[in-house]
Amino acid sequence: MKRIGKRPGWILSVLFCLASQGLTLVPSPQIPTAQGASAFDRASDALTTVENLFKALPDSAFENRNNRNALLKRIDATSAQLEAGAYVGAIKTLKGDIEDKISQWIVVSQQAAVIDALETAIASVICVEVDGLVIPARSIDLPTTGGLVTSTTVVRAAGTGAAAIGAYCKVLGEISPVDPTAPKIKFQVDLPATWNQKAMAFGGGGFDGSFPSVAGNVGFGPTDQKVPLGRGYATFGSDSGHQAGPLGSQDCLFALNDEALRNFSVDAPKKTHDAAVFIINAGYGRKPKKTYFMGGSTGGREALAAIQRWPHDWDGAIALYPAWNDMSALLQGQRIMRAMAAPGAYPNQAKRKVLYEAAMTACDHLDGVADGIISNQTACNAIFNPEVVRCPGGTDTGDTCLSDAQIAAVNIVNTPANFNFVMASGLQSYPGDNVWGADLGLTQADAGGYALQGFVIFLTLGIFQPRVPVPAYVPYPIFPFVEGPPYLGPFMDQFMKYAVVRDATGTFDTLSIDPENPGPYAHRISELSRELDTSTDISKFVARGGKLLLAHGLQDVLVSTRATEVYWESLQAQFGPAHVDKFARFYEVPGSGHAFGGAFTPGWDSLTALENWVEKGIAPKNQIATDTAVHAGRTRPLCEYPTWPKYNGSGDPNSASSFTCADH
Ligand SMILES: [Ca+2]
Repeated sequence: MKRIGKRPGWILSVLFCLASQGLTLVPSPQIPTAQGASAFDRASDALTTVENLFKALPDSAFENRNNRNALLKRIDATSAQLEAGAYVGAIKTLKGDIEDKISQWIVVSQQAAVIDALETAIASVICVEVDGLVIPARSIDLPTTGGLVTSTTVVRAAGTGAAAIGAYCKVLGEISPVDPTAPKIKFQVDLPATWNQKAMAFGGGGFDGSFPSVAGNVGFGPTDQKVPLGRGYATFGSDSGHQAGPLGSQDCLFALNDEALRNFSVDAPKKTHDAAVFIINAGYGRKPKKTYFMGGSTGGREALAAIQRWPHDWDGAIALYPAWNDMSALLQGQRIMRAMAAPGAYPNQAKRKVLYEAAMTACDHLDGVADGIISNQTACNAIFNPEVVRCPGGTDTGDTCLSDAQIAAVNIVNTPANFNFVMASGLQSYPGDNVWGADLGLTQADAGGYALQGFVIFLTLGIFQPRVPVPAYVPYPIFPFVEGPPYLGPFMDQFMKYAVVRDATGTFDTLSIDPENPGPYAHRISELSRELDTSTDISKFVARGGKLLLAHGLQDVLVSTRATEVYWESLQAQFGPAHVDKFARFYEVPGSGHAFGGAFTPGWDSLTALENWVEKGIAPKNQIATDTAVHAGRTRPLCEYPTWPKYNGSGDPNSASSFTCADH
């Protein structure tokens, strides 16, 4: 092959790896794009990699000696295309042309290395296509001043089996605001070399402020199936329009700016979608045939808001533990923090264990089997009384019981917030959480050694009583977690200061705001509810065939499972149960909290279920979840709300086949 231009060092690295690893490409994830290299050089270098691979293969790798020469001739032809300026698509065409021949002409043991080199080459040319791309403002269907691709990186194939992700082009970009003082929306788009012609948006969490892991898994996702990027999806997600400081997803300082607040509240997913589709079109020469949205918590809200407001963008959504009525959820969060901040009201981890075990004793068996999972939560809510763990006399007498103040605080968690003022969204209450049997932040030992318990503690009650000023986080003994106040402590403090009161000094006593009777702040809260609370009218999405999967951990105390029940009931009221059955499913997951839970964290292949429904017309039924937590591997049926998994009375309690979805 004739070639022009310089050859970046990474080509040599690849060849070295090939030689030293017996032609097995080792994962060396990130190959920075050579700055200043021309598109021709980069496409040409990619082609050279493939050419050199064919040359380096031993004769024994080929079924026939002539095959090597034929493949090299084909590369020469592609090289001629490059010389003619047709580098756009030349290598993609090459792959298509010789893919069949690889399986026929090259021995099986060498095929993976050849495919790997080709895919890396294709990812490289995709990066060429989109590098430095200007995204015109007119291509984004909301007001912006346009966008830009700020970097492209070729990421080599890595992983095996379910963890395998083929080579892809990692694209970073930004969307500029109309208000020059507003922060940009920063986003990531991953473009796989082997594209399935579909796209998947990832939602964020908390107040966002960083990228979701768009190369990672779907929430509640399976560990034995490939992640969306590994399946060939072009994936994307954004920071929702601000870059968080050390408080991460609890940082709400951006809310002082109207455009940034609006981006977080509702606009960023649309702007990101439009920019991502523009980039996908530039990279592959066509738009995605199907586009899905996956998100949990705030990301679940983003998914539900996206299909409601921009129904034509989306063919399906997986909305997990969604904070769909976020303004209302935040008011409940404020109510809980005020309760927990009261003198003597905050239960320490030892007392949480006492409460948890009392609920288990009372409720675990109500589903037919004492398996450490409360599956019949409705029955539990009806019978459990926290007075069973009341300290004698109601005063705090130590770690074996709860005082009256502590019982009052957990009762607040269990009961709804009622808004004694008009909310523009029309929502006038937020339900309580299923706190009986919920993990409120047990120690890791008390949670059975659950590896992700640090996250559970972080997202629930933490280990410091909430107050203002908010106590700082400190390193947790289990890397990389931190310990501090309840997640909602700083979260509500930030929101009240910057979004509601708009106190730039940050000195306001935020716990003084009564969320049910906010007085002078009622109007502002009501205005915020217009965008933070999501309408449940998804009729346009439904009319064009959109499908929706909802799932929520039954013992979630950050976003209430009962709030998703409210969403579901709203769908039922609007469409009627028979119609809802044609486009939506809602599964409650016993044992799981907010995204995690030591008792049970589901690994559920929701994406395949959604694909089958949208693309093949096969509605989900008999869905199974595999525990990925302490008792990894045990299975349960995912039951359609309002049913729950009831033990049959015999059979292996670790097998879904021993349970039947029941509502009584
Ligand atoms: Ca049970």
